[in-house]
Amino acid sequence: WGKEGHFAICKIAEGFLSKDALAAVKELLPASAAGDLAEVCSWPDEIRYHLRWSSALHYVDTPDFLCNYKYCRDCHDPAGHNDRCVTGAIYNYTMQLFSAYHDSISESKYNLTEALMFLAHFIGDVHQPLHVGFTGDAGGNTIIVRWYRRKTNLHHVWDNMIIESAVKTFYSKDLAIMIKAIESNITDGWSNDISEWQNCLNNQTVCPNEYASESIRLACKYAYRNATPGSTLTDDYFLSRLPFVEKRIAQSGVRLAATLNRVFSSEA
Ligand code: DCM
Ligand code: DCM
Ligand code: DCM
Ligand code: ZN
Ligand code: ZN
Repeated sequence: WGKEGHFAICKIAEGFLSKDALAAVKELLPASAAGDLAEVCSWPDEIRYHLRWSSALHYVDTPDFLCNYKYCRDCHDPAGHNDRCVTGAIYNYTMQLFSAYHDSISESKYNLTEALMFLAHFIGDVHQPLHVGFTGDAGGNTIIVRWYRRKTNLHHVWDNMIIESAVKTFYSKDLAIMIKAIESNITDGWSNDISEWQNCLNNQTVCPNEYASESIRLACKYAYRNATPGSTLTDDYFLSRLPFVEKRIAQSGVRLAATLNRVFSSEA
């Protein structure tokens, strides 16, 4: 996702944090966040060209046209190093935070402030369907399309354009209003789904593999469909895909909070 998507996801997550998790998050946030997690949720994008190793951690490529995801098969960087992908990164940063919290935060050998910012960002990214897209088109990056009259690529449409167009067309050009609308939808329309979103199978602390499997299914069914190279995407595509983008943002926010609540729980 782009800056708006990550901001929205972290804003929504803040509303679902437990008291313990909120306290731990505030303790770990850098001063520049001014106490607001959403302010630093795009930090991994700002440093990804500087910290080159982190670039592959934003996504996981899956085999062309297969439309499924498997950790062992797919989670590696382009050079083939195992576990260097978005789902591996989510396990890794969750583990750093979990063990430090249940051991001793001050004695951790990891930079837990960075771990928190990476985790918040990557739980968002794994929900972007094309961040679990095909290998051959780099998650839609090489599929050149028009978004209305503008030339762009399919990946960018899902990272940015659908959200930007929605803010412009439906939310008075104000991202905060879009966020409020998604929050209302979570507590009204999706209220019966929340507990299912929050839970992981087998009581795991975090379950990125489930999110990645959902993403590639959505990518095949909605992102790639009717978006072949050279096509022009307009109202038909925008209006039919926007509900899925909003639902993925909602799920990311709820699941980020649920994960942080499990990580920073004095119970476990
Ligand atoms: N596992 C993982 N990533 C790591 C370390 C461990 O995914 N960095 C585990 C979690 C899953 C298993 O690998 O239990 C593969 O999951 P699945 O069976 O859902 O593909
Ligand atoms: N990306 C992806 N899958 C790839 C390569 C990149 O999902 N195989 C993502 C990461 C960024 C966006 O696409 O969100 C643009 O990446 P880059 O700037 O590396 O082209
Ligand atoms: N796990 C982790 N870091 C790893 C490997 C695994 O945090 N490098 C976590 C993910 C699961 C738990 O360990 O919550 C058990 O994984 P599995 O699903 O393989 O049983
Ligand atoms: Zn992206
Ligand atoms: Zn990213």
